[in-house]
Order: sequence, then structure tokens, then C-alpha cells
Amino acid sequence: MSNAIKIHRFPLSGHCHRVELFSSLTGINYELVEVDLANGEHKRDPFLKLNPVGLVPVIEDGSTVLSDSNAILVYLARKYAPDWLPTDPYLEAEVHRFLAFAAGELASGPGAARLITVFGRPLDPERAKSVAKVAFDNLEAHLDGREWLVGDRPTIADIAIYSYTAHAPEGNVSLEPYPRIRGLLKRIEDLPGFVAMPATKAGLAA
Ligand SMILES: N[C@@H](CCC(=O)N[C@@H](CS)C(=O)NCC(=O)O)C(=O)O
Repeated sequence: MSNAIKIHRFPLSGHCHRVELFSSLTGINYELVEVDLANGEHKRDPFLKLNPVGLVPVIEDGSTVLSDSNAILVYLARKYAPDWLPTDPYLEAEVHRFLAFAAGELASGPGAARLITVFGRPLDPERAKSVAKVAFDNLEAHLDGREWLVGDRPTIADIAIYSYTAHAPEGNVSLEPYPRIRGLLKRIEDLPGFVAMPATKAGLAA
């Protein structure tokens, strides 16, 4: 029997991509299980038995079932790749600050902007773009004099912010004004084992 971790995912979801990316970068043995969001597979059994909230991603690691992309990153790092989650109290707290940023401003800014252009979600594009501007202005300022978001090596903080930042142009949010952010994305893309999320033709990237 395979001991690969199952990642239940949708290929164009940045939340799912961050889990796949981290697994690939750290050499975790994983297999991808596609969830048919368009046909509502995530809103009925057996998927709802894995995650009653009805959202991807979910992982199965043996008998352990876990949802929420950032919680999954914490779990995988602690169990399989501890160098990616510092134990120093301040640095660990900094990592969690960026996980909260990824779940907050990044999801409701560039993430939401891309939901509108790629998936036709009825959200407010101006609000999404103004949240994205504040989020990226703050990220750019944080990266002054830093190679990575926390400490002097990549952590799960960098992985958590990667997917929706790199794909922001698909939501008509340009990364042109942000050279330090683009530098961070490039450093992540240069890591051995990097896997990309498929690009869509929406937005500035069209
Ligand atoms: N906080 C969750 C958010 C996950 C999430 O929003 N997943 C989206 C795909 S990106 C989803 O499953 N959407 C299906 C739906 O809304 O019906 C996480 O970090 O995993």
C-alpha cells in the first residue's frame, strides 16, 4: 500500500497549490486527488466526511485528515520538514503573522480579484484591488533588506504567500511596482523541486 500523502485539490486553487508546492520542495511523498468543484463534488459525501466545511485542500496522511492550507503547511513542516518552521519564539510568531496575512489580506485582495476575473465571482473588483494595494505595499516594505519573509532562509511563510501573489496579474493586480516582491517570487521559483500552478489567461497576464 502506498504511504503517499493524499492532497485533495483543485488545480487552479492557490490554497491547494501552496500545499503541493511545499510537498514538492521538501520531497514529501504525495499524490494529487482532483476534486471536481464545478460539479459540486466538494459539497457532498464522501468529500464532506473529510472536510465538513466543503473546501479544498484537504490532506490524508495515513489516518490523519486535515483541512485548511496554512494548518496543513504547519503540520507538514513540523512532521516532515522542520527547518521550514523555526522554533525560536519570535521567528515562529513572525511565520504565523504571514500565515494570517495569507489567509486575510492576500485572500481578500489579490485572491478575490482573481476569483472575479478567472471564475466570474460576483465580488467588488475595486475593493479587492485596493486591499491588494495595501497588502503588497506592506509586503514590499517588509522585504527591504531581506531575502526571505522570516529569518535568513525560506519558511512556510514564503510558501503561503507565493501562489496568490505570483498569480495576482490574473486578477488585474500588477506586480510591476514591487521589485522586492518579484525578487522573492523568483527566489522561490529557483528552489529545487518548484512546481508552478497553471496560469490562466485572465487579467494582465492575458
Ligand atoms: N481557509 C481555507 C480556504 C480554502 C478555500 O477557500 N478553498 C476554495 C478553493 S481556493 C474552495 O474550496 N472553494 C470552493 C467553494 O467555495 O465552494 C484554506 O486555507 O484552505
